[in-house]
Amino acid sequence: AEVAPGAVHVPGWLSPARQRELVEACREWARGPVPLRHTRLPRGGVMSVRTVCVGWHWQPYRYTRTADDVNGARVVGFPGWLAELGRDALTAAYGDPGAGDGSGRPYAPDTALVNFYDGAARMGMHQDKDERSGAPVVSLSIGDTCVFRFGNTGNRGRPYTDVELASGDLFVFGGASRFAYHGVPGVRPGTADPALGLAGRLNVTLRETGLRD
Ligand code: MD5
Ligand code: FE
Repeated sequence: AEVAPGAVHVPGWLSPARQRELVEACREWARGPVPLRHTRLPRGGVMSVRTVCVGWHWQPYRYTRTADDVNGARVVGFPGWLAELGRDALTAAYGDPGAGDGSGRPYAPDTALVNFYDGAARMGMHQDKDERSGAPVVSLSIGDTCVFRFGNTGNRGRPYTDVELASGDLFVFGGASRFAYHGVPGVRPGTADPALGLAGRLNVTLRETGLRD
């Protein structure tokens, strides 16, 4: 369903088997070289979600190859299968694996942010604008259902639309929605299928940083 221009929600896109594979991959990434951690914000705040990055390390508000704000280690490499998953996601949402910039080149995500939400975690309204690329962001949700707040491009307040994101849901944010404000006001603890073996919610976002070494 197109929630707004360029914002497409595909419920249940990931099969249960693919969800389990992604959970396993996230567990592996969380083991290192950089651990899952609560990101510290420059003004002293600490994010309630825990994050690990793949390909490039996000620290507020830039991407680096080494996790200077955690343990100084070099971030794990971005696997080819994950970029392919991103192109499959764009094909599912838009009917086209292209990067959406009119160039005809395929989407080539080079970073993934893995966010883990326990029952108390939230994410305040913000824009994702640390990337030097207008290519879409692919969002994959696994585990507990959350309330996702999709806002507007002007400010963090109304108008916004609340959408429930459940395990397996794909959401793609491109075009006019790429720089919309958004957040996660809360999760619904215990709503995940116990067979997943995941207590909480995982969100994996694929992005093009537009950066080069
Ligand atoms: C999440 N993560 O559920 C969300 C999903 C983040 C973050 O917000 O920055 O890690 S990504 C949602 C997103 C990305 C880019 C644009 C828009 C939404 N949008 O225009 O609404 O943990
Ligand atoms: Fe975001």
